[in-house]
Amino acid sequence: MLTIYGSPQSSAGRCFWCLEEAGVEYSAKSIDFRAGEHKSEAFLKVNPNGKVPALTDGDFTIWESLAISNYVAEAYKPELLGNDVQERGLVSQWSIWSVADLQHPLIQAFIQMVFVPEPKRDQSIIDKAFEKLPPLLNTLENSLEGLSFLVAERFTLADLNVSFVVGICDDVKFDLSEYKNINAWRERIEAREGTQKYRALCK
Ligand SMILES: N[C@@H](CCC(=O)N[C@@H](CS)C(=O)NCC(=O)O)C(=O)O
Repeated sequence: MLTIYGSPQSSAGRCFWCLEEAGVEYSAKSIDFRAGEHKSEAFLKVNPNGKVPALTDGDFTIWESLAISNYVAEAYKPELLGNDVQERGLVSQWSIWSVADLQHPLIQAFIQMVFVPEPKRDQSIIDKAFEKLPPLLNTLENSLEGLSFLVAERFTLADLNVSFVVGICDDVKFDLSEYKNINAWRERIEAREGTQKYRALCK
């Protein structure tokens, strides 16, 4: 039996979504941050970083969200990783790009807008973060020209991981209306059963 540690509304969300896409049975264990459970001796045995997500599959334990999703896909629905070495390379490329490049400015804005109380909010951090987004979003917009999905014209972890991060634009109210290809792609992804099952977990 698989157990995912964390909540669907955190960075564990991409792993919950992947588990839904893989159609695998799992249980979820939320970690109480306020009570310091993430730094407890018991949880540090699961993830020595004291962070969620982490996943156990029987005796096997893995942490780091992209690695968890890769493991779940490899073990339970390998086509999510691509069907040949080139597709797998491109799925990896987009997944890494989503966390290494696109996520950074979005998280900077997210921290200010969601965690920092309004009187202490630093608008200049939000403005600088927003300035970094158009070139990144243009890369995605142009790459989607004429395509339904990012790799192999089929939904893969590339779509899941990149759209998970693009979703932070909604949280920080970054206007995506000019990005037609991105919006059409997000609608296609939203229509999927796995996506809907994941969204239901977030309610
Ligand atoms: N790179 C890690 C980031 C994990 C992470 O930062 N998780 C946050 C929740 S979204 C956390 O557990 N923070 C607790 C802490 O930093 O003490 C991943 O993607 O798995």
